[in-house]
Amino acid sequence: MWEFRRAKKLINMSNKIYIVAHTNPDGDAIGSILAMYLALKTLNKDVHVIIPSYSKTFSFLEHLDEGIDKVEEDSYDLLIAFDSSDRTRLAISEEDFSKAKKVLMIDHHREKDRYGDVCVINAGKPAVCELLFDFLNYMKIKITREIATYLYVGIITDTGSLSYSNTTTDTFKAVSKLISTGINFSEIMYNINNSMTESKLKLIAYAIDRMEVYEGGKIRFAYVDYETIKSLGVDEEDAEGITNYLRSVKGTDVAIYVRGKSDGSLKVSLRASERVDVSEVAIKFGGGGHKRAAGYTMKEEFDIGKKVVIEEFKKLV
Ligand SMILES: [Mn+2]
Repeated sequence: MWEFRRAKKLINMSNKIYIVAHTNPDGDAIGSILAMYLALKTLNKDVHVIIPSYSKTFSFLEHLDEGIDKVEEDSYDLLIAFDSSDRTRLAISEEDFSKAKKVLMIDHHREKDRYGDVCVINAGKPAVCELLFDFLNYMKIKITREIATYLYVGIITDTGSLSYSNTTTDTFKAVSKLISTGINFSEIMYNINNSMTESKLKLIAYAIDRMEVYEGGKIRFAYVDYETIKSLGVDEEDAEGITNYLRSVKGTDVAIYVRGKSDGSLKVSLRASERVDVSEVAIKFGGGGHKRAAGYTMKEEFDIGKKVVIEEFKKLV
């Protein structure tokens, strides 16, 4: 736990603190930054949270609108970065990042880039919110009902509502503690899992309709270009998550979803069954992630990039 000790020291030494997570924040990213934001407020820190944009899924969460999109000062004491093993994926500009005197990285992805002065990394944790739960206990910061709400959002997001195999007995213990603070766990779960927009449903229909199947159904592939996403009226933050539908078909080992982004790049999302480690492939192509969920940005033209990734998985299934 020496990282916890060093992280605690860094926080104690700092007053002006900014908190950030990766762009296109999921529930774990939003949950961790807001939980830490509230926790540091109880320590009377001058703390700010950077949230340039987010999916409407999370609009039921209080404090989300307190997020700002950039650093106002010329320098600050500490940047705390959550849920990203890649510095370039953080929702903060290079300039604002460099204004930080120190950087604390807290993450649960397979190690890629150690960009912090102190790095608390535990790839055994299904959600960075569970790691933060441990850290807040270590810091002896009281986990209020409000803080518990955000930690719970992160844990249920990254564990598929406590169903994925990354969920451990520690996860259930943490959730039990969070629920004992009086959070409305059922309503939160409902908001996270049943808040789809009609345009998102249409995106799913579009993607599934064009699904390609390889190796007798072990590999499923779907692609949606950015023009389509835009014309369906789906926000960029909301265009994810198609892989879960592909993977939910019986017998699927690997689900691949490629989507065009507004900057012209192609984002590849990978999900796997118990039999395949998609993080290996993601890392090989310059990305990162977890065994069962990973991703990268396609470097080749679409046709070539598609062929390469499918060929790669044909070797693994
Ligand atoms: Mn996460």
